[in-house]
Amino acid sequence: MKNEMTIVSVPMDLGQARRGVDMGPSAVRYAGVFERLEALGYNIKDGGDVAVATEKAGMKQEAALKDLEAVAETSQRIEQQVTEIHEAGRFPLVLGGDHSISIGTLAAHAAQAENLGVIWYDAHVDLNTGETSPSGNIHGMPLAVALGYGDKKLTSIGSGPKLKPENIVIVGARALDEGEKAFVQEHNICVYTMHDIDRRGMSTVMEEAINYLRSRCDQVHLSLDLDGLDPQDAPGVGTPVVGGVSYRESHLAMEMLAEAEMITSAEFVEVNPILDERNKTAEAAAALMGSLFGEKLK
Ligand code: 6HN
Ligand code: MN
Ligand code: MN
Ligand code: MN
Repeated sequence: MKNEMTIVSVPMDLGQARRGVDMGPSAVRYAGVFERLEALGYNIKDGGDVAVATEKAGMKQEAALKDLEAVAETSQRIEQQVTEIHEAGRFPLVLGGDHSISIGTLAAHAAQAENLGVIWYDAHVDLNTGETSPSGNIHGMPLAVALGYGDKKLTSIGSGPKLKPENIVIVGARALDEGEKAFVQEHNICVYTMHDIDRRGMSTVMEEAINYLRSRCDQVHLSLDLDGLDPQDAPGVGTPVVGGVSYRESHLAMEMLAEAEMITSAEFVEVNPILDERNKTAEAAAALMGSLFGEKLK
């Protein structure tokens, strides 16, 4: 892993319906991320906040893609800012914000790689489009957008093709919409559901995921949605789903990624301090970053 890192916040909440997730980056910062990573020897630059566009008045509630223009405008800025971090030769660590921020981050990461791989740690698979989404919330669509499916205003961000379906590994899934199930089947996307984790163990799942992506991708991005964790361990999220990955299993996954030395960019998303209990979810995010970036228990 690169020793030079830039941390950037995206106080974005337009990709979903519950306010407060825009305060996620502050809560995670407050949980001590800078101190923690600096103690590990990283040289950290504070990239500040990406300016989030204000929501446009009008048809937002009825639209198939809510707040589309504002999300697209913000994604463009995220793409620019993250590209600058890559160009400065630094590791980009992005704090969300709802998961729609990945539209911009993936566009930026993809442009830097020959063959970008992604580990998507999430209760959801985020493969909806305006046609399949039950909610119209864009935070349920970023992976589909990176594969080239969805509204042109979103798929056109960045340049060229972004992700290949065979370069995605999803971990922790347990809440797929019907359209998403069809998408997964059709594109043969690798999804480790909670069933797989229960049955085979996180250690086996991560070993497989790591070996698979290492054999085919030159860069690997980690997108960690805190709702991948069980709501008992991470209650401060807007779309909680019971029966999730435990706190320790999540640390194990991050520790294995640290050991594999394969992650070239990362983001932690969906922390909503208003729904949290005493900053528990933000602290879990900070602790998981500790493991991802090399903290050891002894
Ligand atoms: N996330 N599949 C649901 C939807 O509305 O599309 C939930 C999406 C959740 C998105 O957690 O990033
Ligand atoms: Mn609003
Ligand atoms: Mn998500
Ligand atoms: Mn999710």
